[in-house]
Amino acid sequence: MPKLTDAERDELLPTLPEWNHDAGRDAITRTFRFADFNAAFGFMTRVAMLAEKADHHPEWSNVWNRVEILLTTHDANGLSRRDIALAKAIDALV
Ligand code: HBI
Repeated sequence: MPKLTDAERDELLPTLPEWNHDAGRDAITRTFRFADFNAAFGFMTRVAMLAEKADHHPEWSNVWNRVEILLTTHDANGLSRRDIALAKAIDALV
């Protein structure tokens, strides 16, 4: 899976306005806040199903009602189209 080119980044990153680019990791990150832990964990369960279906998995953490997600492609050592696609699928859950 190739790393996104600069042109692809210019095209694709603006379609994910809620996500921040982590230049150090060449990743995208987003923090989600829910009503409570139950809602947060339900969200994580749905993301987990998406990740399995995509064979592309987040680096994430959960503290009570907060879920922090980082997406990058390990075998590209940076952002790939897989990260963009998974981020869009995750955004559709909220
Ligand atoms: N998830 N984020 C992420 N990045 C990967 O490179 C990746 C993955 N999940 C599974 C996976 N790669 C494997 O399918 C490949 O390493 C073969």
